[in-house]
Amino acid sequence: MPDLLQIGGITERMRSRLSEAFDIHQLDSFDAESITHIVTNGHDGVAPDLLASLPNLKMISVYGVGYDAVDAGAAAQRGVVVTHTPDVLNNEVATTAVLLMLSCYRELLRDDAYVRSGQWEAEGNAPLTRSADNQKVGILGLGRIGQAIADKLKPWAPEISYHSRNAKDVPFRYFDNLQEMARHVDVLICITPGGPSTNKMVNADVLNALGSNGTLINVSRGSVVDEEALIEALQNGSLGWAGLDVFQKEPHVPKALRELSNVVLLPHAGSATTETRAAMGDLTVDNLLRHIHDGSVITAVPECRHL
Ligand code: A2R
Repeated sequence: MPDLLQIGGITERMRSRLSEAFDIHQLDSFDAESITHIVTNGHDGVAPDLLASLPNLKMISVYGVGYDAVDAGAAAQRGVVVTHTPDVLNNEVATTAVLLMLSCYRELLRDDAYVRSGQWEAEGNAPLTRSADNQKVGILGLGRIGQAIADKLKPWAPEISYHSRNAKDVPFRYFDNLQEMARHVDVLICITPGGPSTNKMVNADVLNALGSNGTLINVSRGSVVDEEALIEALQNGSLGWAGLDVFQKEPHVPKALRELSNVVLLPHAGSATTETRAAMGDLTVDNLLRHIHDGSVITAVPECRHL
């Protein structure tokens, strides 16, 4: 059986399917010469020196859609195909984005605490919140998940704009400048890939443009937002609210961010439901099984589609 290196956690269902076709090795004991396949995830990826040390590697299967923790360009140059799990998580991540937006607008956490602490009974009704209806929503990255977010927001009748590298054939306003879009909208939802091209794209200027009544939602990668600038903007009120599922150094979340009352924080749970993780796990394994069966894969990342 071919030798598979496991990096990061996999589910029992993935392990049971993989162990029928591969000898599974862990990072603390493997023979570099023998490894032909890797299973990893979007967070752990594959370190560049590890990638370079595996002479017979043929394929890397990433359990997740974001693959910025794998140098897919370097892999492709060596003829190593990288796969990921697009589409099967679109709806789940879109639900997470909408949940974060609604939680910020309707102060879900503040009001939950208000009831639990007995304040409602002692002090009367909680302060009013903001309606999430009819808002101007800017989507940074109108790809598969960005479009699913736009679809999922329909009942709230938003006016949608977007910024991406290229304009698309969609009925939404395109901004070729992110700061200009941030000035125009009430909510900015980030759903681009991570990596160098989007690093700290949401900087202090973009946050200031979003403004004191603005809300930032990040379900992409922590690297897309300048976290220091974000904390400062939330502290001094130049940005109103933030709903964050991703952070710069996960699972570390800065204390300053955890202490703010105008944020909603999630532990990178965008796709983390039983159903969606099962679908992602199946696709991760299906790619590996297909590769040992006939050398092809189902969902190669763009950099490796020519292989
Ligand atoms: O290439 P375009 O014009 O379609 O734009 C893509 C956009 N994007 C960027 N926008 C502005 N500046 C950039 N440097 C830049 N790089 C990429 O992000 C596209 O509209 C969107 C990505 O869409 P998809 O490739 O369909 O990705 P998907 O499945 O929506 O997932 C997005 C990310 C993952 O990479 C994970 O990091 C996260 O969501 O879970």
